[in-house]
Amino acid sequence: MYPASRWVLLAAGLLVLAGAMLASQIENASRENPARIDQSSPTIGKTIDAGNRNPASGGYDGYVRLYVVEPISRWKDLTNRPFHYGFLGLALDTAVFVQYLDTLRISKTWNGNLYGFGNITEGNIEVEAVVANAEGHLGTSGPGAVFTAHYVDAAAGAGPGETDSSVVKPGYTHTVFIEDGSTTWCPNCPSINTVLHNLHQSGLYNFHYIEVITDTCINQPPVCRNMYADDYMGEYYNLYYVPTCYIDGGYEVVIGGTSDPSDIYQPIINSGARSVNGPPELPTVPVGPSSGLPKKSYSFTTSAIDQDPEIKLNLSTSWLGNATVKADIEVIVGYQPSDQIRYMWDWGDGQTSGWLGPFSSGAVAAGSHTWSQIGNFDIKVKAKDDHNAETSWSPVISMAIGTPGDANNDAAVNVGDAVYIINYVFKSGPSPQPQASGDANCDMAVNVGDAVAIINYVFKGGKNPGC
Ligand SMILES: [Ca+2]
Ligand SMILES: [Ca+2]
Ligand SMILES: [Ca+2]
Repeated sequence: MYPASRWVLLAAGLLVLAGAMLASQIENASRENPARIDQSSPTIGKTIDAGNRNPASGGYDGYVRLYVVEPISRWKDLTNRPFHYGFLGLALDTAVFVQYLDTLRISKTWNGNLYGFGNITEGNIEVEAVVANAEGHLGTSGPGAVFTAHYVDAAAGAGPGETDSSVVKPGYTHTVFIEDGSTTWCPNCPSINTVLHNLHQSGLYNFHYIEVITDTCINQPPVCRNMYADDYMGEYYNLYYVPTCYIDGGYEVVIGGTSDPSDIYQPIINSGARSVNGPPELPTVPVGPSSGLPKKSYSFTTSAIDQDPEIKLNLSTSWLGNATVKADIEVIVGYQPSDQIRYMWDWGDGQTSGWLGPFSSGAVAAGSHTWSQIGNFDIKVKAKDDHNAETSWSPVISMAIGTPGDANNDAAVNVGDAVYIINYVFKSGPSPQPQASGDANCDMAVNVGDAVAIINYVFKGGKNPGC
C-alpha cells in the first residue's frame, strides 16, 4: 500500500504501544503561545437560528460549514515548503435542521477582497464543505483544554468549475474531514504536513483535510497572528499544541508531529467507520394513572422513534471573478434502520428509574414506580439510543398520591369520609381528592366497600386504612 522503505526509516524510534503513543507524540508538539487566543474579539461566531430547529420531529440537526482554502498555501512551514489546503476563512457556518427525505440547498459567495485576500486565483482556490452533527461530545486538546466536538458526518471539496460529493465507500459511513492546527514556526508541523499530503495524494483513504495556520510568519505570534485561523482554532478547538489534527470535528484528536502514516490513517479508518447517528425523537407524553396510594406500584408507558440520518452532500464551486468564489451545496437527508432505545423515568420524588430497556424503536415501553409519601409528583421520561445519544425530557404528567380513606382530603380519616364516599358512589357527589384516596381498602376501586371499611375502622376497631 505504501512505499514501505520511506516510512520504515521515518517511523524508527516511535513507540508502538498505543497507550504510550499520545505521550510520545506530545513530545513532538509545541505549546502554543497563550496570547494566540484572543477571546475578546471573536470574528467567527456560530449562527444559531433557533427558528429552524425542531428536534422533536424526524430529521437531521446539525451545522453546515464552508471553508475557503488554497490547495498550495501562501504560507510555508518551517522547512520552507508550502502548507496544503491552507485555511483562508469560513464562507459559511450555520445551524441547520433538515427533515428526513428533504433537501437543503444553500448558495454562498466569498469575496477575498473583504478579508485581505484579494489576490486569490481561480487556479488555486477550493471550497471544503462539511456537515457536522449538532450532538456535542467532550473533546480535549491538551491539559485542561477541553472543547465541544461536533462530529463531521459528510465532507466534500471542489475548486472552481468542479463538483464533488461526500462518498460512502466500503468500511466508511461517510467522508472523513481533518483539520490540522499548525503554525509556521512549529518544528514538528512539517512531518505531519508530509504525512497528510502523501495520504491524501495516495487516494487510498476517504478523507479531505485542511491546514489551519494560526500565524503567517516564522516568528512567535501574536506579531504574525492569522486572525481568521487563530480565532477559529481558539473558539472551536481550544488549540493547545501544534500540530494537532482534529479528525471528524474531534472524534479523534492526534497531537504532535509524526512521520508514521498509521498515526493518521488508523484514526481516519476509525472515524470513517463511525455510525452517522441521530438521537431518538422526543418520547411521547407518559400515559398512566393520575392518582394513587403510597406503597403501591403504578405503571406508565411511553414510546419514541429512532431513525438515523443518511447524508449526501453535493458541492459545486464556481469562480465569479474579482477574487470571489461561489459554493452551491445540497444536503440530502435520508434515513436508515434505527437503533434500539432505552428510557429513563424521573418520578418526581427525587428518584429515577435508571436506563430501562432496550426496546425496539416505536415500541411501547413501560416503567413502574412506588411512591412512599403522599403529594403531587411530576413524571417525565427521556430516551437514548445505542450510541448514547439522549433526548430532552418529555412533557410531564402529574401523579397525586393520596391518603387511603381520606376521601375529602382534610388530613383525617373519619366518618365524614364514609359519608363523602357514599355521596360520591350513590348520589353523583364530588369525587375523592385525589381519586385514589377514596380507595380505603386498597382494592384499586372506589365503591361502597370503602365506606364500609372506614366505618369498621372508626367504630369497630377495624383495620387502619393504609392497607
Ligand atoms: Ca440513533
Ligand atoms: Ca377526611
Ligand atoms: Ca376500594
